[in-house]
Amino acid sequence: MERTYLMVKPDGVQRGLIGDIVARFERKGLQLVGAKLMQVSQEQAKRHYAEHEGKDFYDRLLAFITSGPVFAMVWRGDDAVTAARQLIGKTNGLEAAPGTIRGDYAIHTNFNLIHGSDSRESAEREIGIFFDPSELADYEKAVQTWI
Ligand code: RTP
Ligand code: MG
Repeated sequence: MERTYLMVKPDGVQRGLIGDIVARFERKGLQLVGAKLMQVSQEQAKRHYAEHEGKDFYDRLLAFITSGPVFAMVWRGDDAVTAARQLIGKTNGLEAAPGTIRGDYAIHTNFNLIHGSDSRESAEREIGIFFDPSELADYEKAVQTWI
């Protein structure tokens, strides 16, 4: 079992896409273990995007992710990181395949609706930035044996 950190970005919240996006991960068979609507602080944004510090889009990225509420989530499942990245699609909405979240709703790189951890290590690091362990549920998912 693996965990991943997913986050509907401010554009997805503003466009009313939280429900659609959550439904896709549920349908895939991943298990939701934590979720909250929250405002990302400057400090959290810097920690989250540390790998991009110094790049030309870094300042724009920090401004965007702190510009309004996000819907932060932790999901669990076999190969949850890869499974979620496949549902999310390529970074640039124009290149993302139809059927993926970005392929269905995004056309740019800046406003691409959702973040998904890119590795198991990133996932654990990012979960620690946005969630306290007490906010995560520990439960068996009844239908898991059928997925
Ligand atoms: P994410 O981290 O948001 O899930 O997206 P990703 O892995 O597909 O892309 P990543 O390379 O980690 O970039 C993080 C976010 O930065 C913005 N970005 N802008 N050239 C650009 O203008 C550029 N490149 C990346 C995107 O919003 C991307 O999601
Ligand atoms: Mg990334």
